[in-house]
Amino acid sequence: MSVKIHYQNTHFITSAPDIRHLPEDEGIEVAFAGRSNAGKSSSLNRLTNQRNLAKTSKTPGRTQLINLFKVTEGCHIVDLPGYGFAQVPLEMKKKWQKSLGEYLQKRQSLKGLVVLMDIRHPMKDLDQQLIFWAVDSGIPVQVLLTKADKLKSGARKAQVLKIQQEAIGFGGDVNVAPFSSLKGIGVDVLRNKLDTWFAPAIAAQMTDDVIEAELVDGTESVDNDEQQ
Ligand SMILES: Nc1nc2c(ncn2[C@@H]2O[C@H](COP(=O)(O)OP(=O)(O)O)[C@@H](O)[C@H]2O)c(=O)[nH]1
Ligand SMILES: [Mg+2]
Repeated sequence: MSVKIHYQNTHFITSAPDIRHLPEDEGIEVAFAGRSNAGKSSSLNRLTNQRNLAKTSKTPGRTQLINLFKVTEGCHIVDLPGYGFAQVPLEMKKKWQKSLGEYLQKRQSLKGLVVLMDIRHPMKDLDQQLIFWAVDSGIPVQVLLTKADKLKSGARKAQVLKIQQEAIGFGGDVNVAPFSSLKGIGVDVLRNKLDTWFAPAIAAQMTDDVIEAELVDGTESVDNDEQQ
């Protein structure tokens, strides 16, 4: 059964100063991560067709908050703070990396990780570390090579192939696609992937709705097989 999720209905729920302060570990959560300036906020705005859902910024590294968005019942997107910003003190970086690792390894509701990398500067140390943690925890990964519009078609294809080859080395479910918030490249790939990851929560919600409708109706569900 395929269900269309309306990403444009996504809305902001809360900000948390760290992973321990996130709301209850329930439903399905998909996390977006990437170096500062990789294009994470732009990708969330493009996904949801909202101009200002996640604030895009030309001054990277400002926000160190985790932002939680609700797509629909039981489906959440977690916007993790950008990493790799040079001016953040080393101690803060270490602390953040530790809690990020814990989040990826312990959060039960986390069912998918989107890692955004500038197509011209992909697979930096922390990008690789994140993918490694996710694979180690059995979490599927969608790598988006952002700002794909910055490369000509031939160079773009070559770069995607190269990173796809590298991704095989992680040994897990790691998918790589070009992406451009500006030109809309790869938005369909991202939506399809999120649909797949969120599907169990949508199915559970539909079952709940049917049960609720039956309770209101006082009728029992009709066996569809017999009607056909
Ligand atoms: N050419 C181009 N620039 C982009 C694209 N996505 C983001 N940018 C630019 O890259 C910068 C950082 O984007 P932002 O979404 O704020 O990145 P974040 O720090 O990862 O959230 C901004 O100046 C954006 O306008 C894209 O698809 N193409
Ligand atoms: Mg941002």
